[in-house]
Amino acid sequence: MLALSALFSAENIASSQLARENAEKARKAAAESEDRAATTCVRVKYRAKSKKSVAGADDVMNKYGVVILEPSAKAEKEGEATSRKQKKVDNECEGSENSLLLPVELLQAMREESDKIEKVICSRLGELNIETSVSRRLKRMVLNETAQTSNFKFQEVSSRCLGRLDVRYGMDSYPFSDPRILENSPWLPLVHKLLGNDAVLKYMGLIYSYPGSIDQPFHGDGPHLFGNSFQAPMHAVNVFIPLSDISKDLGPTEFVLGSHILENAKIVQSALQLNGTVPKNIGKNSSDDENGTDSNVNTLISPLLKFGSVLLYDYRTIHRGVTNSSLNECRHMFYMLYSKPWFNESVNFGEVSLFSDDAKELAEELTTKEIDSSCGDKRTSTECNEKTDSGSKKSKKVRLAKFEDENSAGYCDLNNM
Ligand SMILES: O=C(O)CCC(=O)C(=O)O
Repeated sequence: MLALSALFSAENIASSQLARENAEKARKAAAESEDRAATTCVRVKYRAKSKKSVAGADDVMNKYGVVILEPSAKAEKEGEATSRKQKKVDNECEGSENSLLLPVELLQAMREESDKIEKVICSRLGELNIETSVSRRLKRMVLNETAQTSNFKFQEVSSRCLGRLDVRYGMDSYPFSDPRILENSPWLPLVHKLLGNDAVLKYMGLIYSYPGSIDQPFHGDGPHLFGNSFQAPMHAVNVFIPLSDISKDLGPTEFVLGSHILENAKIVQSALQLNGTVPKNIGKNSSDDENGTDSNVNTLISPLLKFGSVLLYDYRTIHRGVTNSSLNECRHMFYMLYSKPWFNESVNFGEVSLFSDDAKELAEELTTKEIDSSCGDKRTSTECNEKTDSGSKKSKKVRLAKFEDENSAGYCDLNNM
């Protein structure tokens, strides 16, 4: 009898475990399909060989400020024909399966190199005693606005709010220097179409978002030019290539469609200031109003990009990285910043090299200094905080380095390297 009831309860446990797993699978599938629906409007089947055959990706970029490029054998064959059809595709928000624009072995090499670069940067940050763990205590302090911490900018690495590093180091050798990335990349014809043939690659880098990273404030990577006086043509474009599949847990980047348009950016900024949320849509009612996103299209998207897929966005498009809620997986993202040749990008990194002696001095200052809350000077940033309004800035002097906390997560966790 005892044996039988033990068997029944073991069965019960197993079936409730199965039910939980199924429910979790269903939840994930629903989230992914919701995401696909919301992002299909910016997905373009693409295999450009020249500026002429960018398959309408430039139209999507001009309209939404974001585009996701998906390989298409058809686009390659039909070239211009696909381009003419693009308007229709755009209206129908047609979806498609994702696969790779770059060879998988190149992408894998990029991922391996990204792991190595992370170790170099993290061990140097460790040597300098710069806070490198997202401990619960530290996180609580940041979220409670009692402290602004882990905010640093060197030549090679900047923090982008707690738990997120932006690294531009190790980019001048293979695989990042491979001609398939630099000279013959599939997105280059599109970049030329958007910025002109004299567009330059400003720099490339890697963004690491660690478990426990906090939501960034919504921001554009730089200001609208000419003091917001008119809508200037696109002057810089960022290319994102994730080096892991991005699930909801890993914290996909959120983009506000159409927010590269000055008028829309103002609407978004005031909504953020007023109630901390992005308006559901900022479109005028007519989809042929060139400043509006379609009124039936959600303004805020968070594409669950696959490993190696390619997303471009206008430098001015409002976006943010969100929290990585996974237990122990760091999200790796490779990026390339292109711009018009005259554009000077100087806001996002510091002048002192992480590997110089001056870095020690700077790190010492960091550990005691009152730190501003600009999250690495991204222009439209408000605070390193889950709230997106401008809120109060009660930063106070704190020691950044070495919070002892058994709950610290794996942000630059040197013990695990
Ligand atoms: O982590 C992300 O998804 C976006 C990062 C970003 O926007 C930034 O570093 O400014």
